[in-house]
Amino acid sequence: MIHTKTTPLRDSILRHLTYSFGKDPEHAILEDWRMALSFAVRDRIVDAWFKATQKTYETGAKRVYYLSMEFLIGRLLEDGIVNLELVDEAKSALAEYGKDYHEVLNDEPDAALGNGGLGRLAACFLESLSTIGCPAHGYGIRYEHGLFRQSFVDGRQVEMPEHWLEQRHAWEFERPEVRYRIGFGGHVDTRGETVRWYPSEEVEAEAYDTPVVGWKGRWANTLRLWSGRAIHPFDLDAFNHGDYTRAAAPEALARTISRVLYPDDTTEQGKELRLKQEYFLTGAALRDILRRFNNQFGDLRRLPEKVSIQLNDTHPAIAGPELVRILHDERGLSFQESVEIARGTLSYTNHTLLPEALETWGEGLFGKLLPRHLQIVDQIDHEHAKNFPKRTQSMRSDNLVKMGPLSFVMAHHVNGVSALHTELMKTTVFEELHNLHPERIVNQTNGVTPRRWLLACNPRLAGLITSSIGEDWVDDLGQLSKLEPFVEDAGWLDKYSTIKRSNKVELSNWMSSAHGIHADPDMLFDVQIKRLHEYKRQHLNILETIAHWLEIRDNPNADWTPRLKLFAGKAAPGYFFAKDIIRLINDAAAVINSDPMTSKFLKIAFLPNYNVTLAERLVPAADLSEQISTAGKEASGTGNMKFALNGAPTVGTLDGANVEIREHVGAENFFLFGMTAEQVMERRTTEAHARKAIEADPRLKRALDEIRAGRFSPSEPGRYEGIVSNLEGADYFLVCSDFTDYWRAQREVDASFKDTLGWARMAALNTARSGWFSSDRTIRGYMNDIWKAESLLEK
Ligand code: 26V
Repeated sequence: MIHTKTTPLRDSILRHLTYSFGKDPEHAILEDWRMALSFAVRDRIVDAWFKATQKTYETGAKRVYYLSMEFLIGRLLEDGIVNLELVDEAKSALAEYGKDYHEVLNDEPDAALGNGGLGRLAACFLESLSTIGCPAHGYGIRYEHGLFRQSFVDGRQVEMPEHWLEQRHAWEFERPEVRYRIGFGGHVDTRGETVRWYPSEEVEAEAYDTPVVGWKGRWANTLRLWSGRAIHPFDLDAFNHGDYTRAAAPEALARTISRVLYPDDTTEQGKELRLKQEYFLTGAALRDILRRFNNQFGDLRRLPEKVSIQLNDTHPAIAGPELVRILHDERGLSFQESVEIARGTLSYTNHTLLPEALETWGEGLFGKLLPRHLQIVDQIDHEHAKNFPKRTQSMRSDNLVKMGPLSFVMAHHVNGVSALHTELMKTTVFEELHNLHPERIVNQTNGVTPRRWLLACNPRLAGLITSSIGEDWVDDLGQLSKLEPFVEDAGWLDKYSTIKRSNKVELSNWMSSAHGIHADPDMLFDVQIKRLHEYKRQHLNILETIAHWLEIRDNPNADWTPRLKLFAGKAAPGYFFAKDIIRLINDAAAVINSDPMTSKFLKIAFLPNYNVTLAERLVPAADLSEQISTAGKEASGTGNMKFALNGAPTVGTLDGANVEIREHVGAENFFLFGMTAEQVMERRTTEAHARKAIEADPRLKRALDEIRAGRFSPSEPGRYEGIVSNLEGADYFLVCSDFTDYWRAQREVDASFKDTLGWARMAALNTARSGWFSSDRTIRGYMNDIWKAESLLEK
């Protein structure tokens, strides 16, 4: 093996600039420098990668496979540099060539191969798996276009296609030799015991590998993404007849499969292309997994002992029937044994209880694309019903295939993503199945990787922590508790607040140069950044902001705590209510920001095109974290953890992992408000709950009246009638019922922020007590409780 470690980075950069990209330093453009640096870093990752692969093979260890339709990985260059501890060397190497480190990092496109929480969690998990040294692969789709780019025109969201591969991408290795045929449609042939599926259409899945390096480069795993291509890329006959469109059709069709990420994580729509994508990912991954297993072990009965496959939500749930099909139809095992082996290998994570997001497929569509799988699902369901005759919850009712129950039945463990969410799974969506299989549901509370979400994004705070307690916290985040004694030291707290202020200055400078938004770093930076959803209640936030503005106007000389309300997030293109909320926030911002009476005290900014990179800028600069979902609706949240870790206390409900965050940081360091999940369910049954709440709170009433009167949309007074009448009427997410308590909590925030030292102490305690929210802890939980997999670094 070549040991690239011995080559100084500056030489490696120059070598790549010259020989990989054919440029000399005089003619190199920014992208050339970014690519040269990436290749120099990548070389070192590859060394770690080979060693890890070899060790996994030699030890015959169990392998983990994480199947996910989404990996929201963001930029990778800084991640590699930080994990290999090359920050200083990279900075000075670039400086020698007259290049600025941050400018080079900023040239990298943000890989948005995911919608939000579920996809970002998968990315954090990959990094933790490598840090821990658990042999693992991520499997996903190499979307040509990730999540759409968002801009605002007159306050309205406009979507544009995203094209992350337009610029050169440094991290993947194409594997033309790793290709599988994936079939759709056709018919099933049954001859006695022998059943065979003959698809009518086939595409090829080609592998692209990205190495994922862990902390200190001790280990690297693989993210393998599949790209669609035609088996016969070109119809020569059509071409020769002059029909050039038809000649190119097979290629265009096959490529459609991996063309674009579905941008709607709210409503399940049962679209044919989506089901094709799901089977494309799963079919290719399973072939690859079984090929590797076969080469090393052979005997399929040992699959559960050597392989653990995690299904990230139900999206790859077709893995159950597909594995049964391969084992039974193709390898000749009995149906029952095939089901048992599949179940011994598969486990499933549920990420949402929202009924509209739970996947189902019409049996017509499902049977047309996957006729054999439909038969297998029916048989699995039939056997399950036979074993549990009193069962009522079927995976095959209402002419649908229900992916939740299918996943549950085909998995040895099913997990929720926070303590509350897991308990709710047991009493709501999976109540009956849980009672039949009481050992199956387990909890694994989410986490975030501290390398990206503290060390890399907040170098100043990371520096203070390391100088205070040493550097072991980076892969043992629980050690942050050693910071607790420091919070009693005013000098140390002063350093802590100075860092927060520097981060706010840095964000302000960026907002002003990138968006022309001018912010005063002495204001309280109050941040809500996440997908737009009614249950996440960005409209509760803007209502309170409007009410607060009106109150400041009533009494402009009072001693108000100056606040900057920051929002960012995308709405699904077809989710019109969510898009109206964006527009309302932007309209309100336009009016409020230009009000000279209040401008010292209140500003609003909605930053466009929220993505991982923007989160990395905002999280370190936040004073307050808004986690205000209707209790019972947010499965976990992971942004909430990033903010707490970076010293932004939460204003939040008892929802998802907020509950556990509050337990860890202490109730006195968390601004709690709102109904509990239980009270929410109860309140929904109360007649006219919204009207009653509005009548009881004049501030809320006034804010709604102003919106209705067109105060923020004078050219079109009725613009927000939809939002207002929804809130007065159904108000399913109980915005009105929680308003009064939210207002109270916000005024408590105002008062606390005035006590500078007290606030710094609270922020620092949030950092010191957030160690449990590392995704390393989460992954160890999966390894012990679900996968029975071991680290190869600790051996
Ligand atoms: C559903 C669908 C429906 C079909 C089209 C594409 C699509 C994409 C995503 C989804 C479900 C999204 C579920 C989700 O993202 N849940 C979030 O998972 C986070 C990680 O566990 C958790 O922190 C959030 O609370 C939860 O909302």
